[in-house]
Amino acid sequence: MFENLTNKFEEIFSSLKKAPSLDEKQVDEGLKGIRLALLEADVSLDLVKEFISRVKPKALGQEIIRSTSPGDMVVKIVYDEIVSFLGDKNSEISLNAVPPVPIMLVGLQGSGKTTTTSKLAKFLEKNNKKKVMMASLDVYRPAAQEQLRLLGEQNNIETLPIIEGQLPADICRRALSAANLNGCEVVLFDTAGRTQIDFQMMNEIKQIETIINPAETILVADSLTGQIAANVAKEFKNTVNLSGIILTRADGDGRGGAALSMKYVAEVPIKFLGIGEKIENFEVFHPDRIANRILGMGDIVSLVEKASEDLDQENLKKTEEKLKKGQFSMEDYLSQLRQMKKMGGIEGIMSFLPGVSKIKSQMDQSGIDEKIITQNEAVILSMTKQERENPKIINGSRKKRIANGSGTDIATINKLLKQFKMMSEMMKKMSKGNMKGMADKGIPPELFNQLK
Ligand SMILES: Nc1nc2c(ncn2[C@@H]2O[C@H](COP(=O)(O)OP(=O)(O)O)[C@@H](O)[C@H]2O)c(=O)[nH]1
Ligand SMILES: [Mg+2]
Repeated sequence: MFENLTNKFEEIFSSLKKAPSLDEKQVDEGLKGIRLALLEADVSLDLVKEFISRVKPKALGQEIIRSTSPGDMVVKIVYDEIVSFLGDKNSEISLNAVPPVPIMLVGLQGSGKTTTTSKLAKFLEKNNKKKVMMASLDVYRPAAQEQLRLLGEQNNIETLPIIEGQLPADICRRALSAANLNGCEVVLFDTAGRTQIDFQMMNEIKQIETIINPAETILVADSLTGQIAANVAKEFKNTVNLSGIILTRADGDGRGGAALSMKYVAEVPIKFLGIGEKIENFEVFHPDRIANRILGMGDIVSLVEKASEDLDQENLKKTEEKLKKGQFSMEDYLSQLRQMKKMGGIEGIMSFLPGVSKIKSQMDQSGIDEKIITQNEAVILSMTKQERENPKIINGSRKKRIANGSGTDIATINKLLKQFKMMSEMMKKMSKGNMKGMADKGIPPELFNQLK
């Protein structure tokens, strides 16, 4: 899903992230790439312009350019804007009405309405624990009603019995009273589509809307049609009280233009994605997760976000400068430990990194976390200033004093000194010496073992 777009973004970001510092020209270059990627994804020029005009001033902000990881900051800004274009937050189906709650599905012919009606019915039964009835109002296409009946039978969802020759308005009334009688809490109405928007179809949908007064009117739109899907949604919105979109065939959509354009063009949230022909190929649309997917990163964005909030950038910079000169002291180690603690300990950091669930469970078992950090903090605080600056002078009698002062033992002091040595060596190796290094390369196994 959206793989073309993902590949493009990955390329652009990896060159931005590689740069140790960014200037206006590099940011411009990156934005040019993003502009092209969005246009190729079938996003309209208007929207692309708007997108770039929102990202640009933020990306060129002095605090970004001067920060320790400008590439990550730019990624974060792009990510936030994508989320905002996708619709900010997940919008659930509203079932706030007297049951049976009517929900109408509309859309062009072949967009996937009938399939989606059964997917949504199954979803509401499973997740909202509602008894659902489905009714087909498609009296024009031969076997359209039969298609829905069959889907109901195969998936154990109630359908309104078919009466040949009955008109949509009458089917609506009959469905509502049948649902009432059978104790169904939700009725999904699968309407007839046309190959394109026409006056007759819109009129019929308006008439149905008046009769059933739906709690939700959902447009089923084909993701593969890109911008067109968003324009169709806009037209429907101008005619009926459209409340949401379900994008189908997202499984085959490499570009993602429909998803990106929908909210901006039609001002209606996407609520679900159809990701295959089977009834279970259906998922809730979470803008943040989709943005992660589009940008091709695990939850690394949350890590960057947390890092930029929690870490004292000034402090990091100072440490970095010192590292470059090979002056990493116990004092710096202490401040690193404190920053780790701020970010929720090692476990807190680990939980953001993609693909580290195995290491995380190892850590859970070994119980590495806050406690160790707190203990190390106590040990370092029991050292004299001299000792902190030059740990090499810590001999046997000094170790004894420090152990006493921190309520630990000599073995703990030795362990910490060893950790410190490894940490300073590792820091020297890492070009940046901050969390980003760890995020990219992972915690080296030597250090991991030492931390235990
Ligand atoms: N790959 C894929 N196919 C879908 C999806 N949703 C529907 N389809 C297929 O699209 C075709 C038309 O679907 P249908 O529900 O009959 O469309 P309708 O005319 O709007 O009622 C069928 O072959 C479905 O299996 C989806 O999310 N992914
Ligand atoms: Mg149909």
